[in-house]
Amino acid sequence: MSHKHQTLGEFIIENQSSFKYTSGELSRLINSIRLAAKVVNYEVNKAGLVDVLGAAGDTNVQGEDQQKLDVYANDKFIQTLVNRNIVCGIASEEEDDFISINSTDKNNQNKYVVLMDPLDGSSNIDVNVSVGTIFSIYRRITPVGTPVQIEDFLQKGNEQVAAGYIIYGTSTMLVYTTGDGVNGFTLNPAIGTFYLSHPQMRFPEHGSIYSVNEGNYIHFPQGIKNYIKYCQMEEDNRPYTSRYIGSLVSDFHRNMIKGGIYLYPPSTKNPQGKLRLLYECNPMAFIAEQAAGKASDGTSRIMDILPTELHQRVPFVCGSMSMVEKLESFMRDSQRS
Ligand code: P6P
Repeated sequence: MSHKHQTLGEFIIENQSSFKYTSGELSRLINSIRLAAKVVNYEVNKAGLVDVLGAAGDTNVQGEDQQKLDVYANDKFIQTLVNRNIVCGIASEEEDDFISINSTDKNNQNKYVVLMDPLDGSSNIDVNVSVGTIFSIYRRITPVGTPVQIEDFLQKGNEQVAAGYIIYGTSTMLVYTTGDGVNGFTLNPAIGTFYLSHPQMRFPEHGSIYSVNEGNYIHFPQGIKNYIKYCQMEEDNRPYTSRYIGSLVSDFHRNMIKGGIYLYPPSTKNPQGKLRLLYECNPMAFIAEQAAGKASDGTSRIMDILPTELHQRVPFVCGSMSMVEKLESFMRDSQRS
């Protein structure tokens, strides 16, 4: 089939046989995410026009003010996944605990769990800056037909069977991997169809963009400070360009296309950084590695970390291979001195 205008649905069918667990369930799962993405996209795109702006009045388990669109996106993704009866459990940044689906139904043969940040970068909603949804998919490790358990969610990033994000930007894109490269699909809003627009996305090995909140500079470890100063030096192809949108999905997506590095380091204020391992760092790390990039906590590979808590945070560095390796060398040198 010509890939020139292949739809997401056609792509899923064409590649279903290449997925080692294929029983059609994962395809149906990706299709349900596609539907929820279109519904959330519609609300995000009209947020300025109707009363979905502003905090929902609650705070999530992170203690962050919940924006109404956070709550809306969370509800829509959960509703779609439950209605299509595809998963046995869901974990979300917006839910204190994981959600067990049809746990008492012994006929529930669903074997996938989904972990998600339903609307990442939500602080940007009211100022019309792009935001995103991040998702991570695992096969359960406890027996099918029994209630899902916390260990089904606390799996290493290595065990992911799929991961992706939706970026609600100047155009809406769904970018995901099932372990056979990374493909990007752009939504044609006129007909509500995603088309393959970015086949086999790859991080350029080298880049010249660094993304970090430099307002935290004085709180960073010395190795990170040294790396940031390295980025700013007049030498070789430096100084690099500093670009930080405040939305992980947007910074990651731009860096994957142009080459670059994103970092959310530990600091004296946040010793484990800010980003969550299970539904932000692991899915983005899976995508980064599948796109010939790299993802670490500054010293160790993100997808090797054994999770201990649903909402645990980790320091996060990801992007072009040579840039992440350079940062890691500064961290090693600093820890030796
Ligand atoms: P800061 C958004 O809240 C987020 O989780 C990421 O999308 C973003 O990169 C980061 O936090 C921004 O955090 O502390 O720099 O505002």
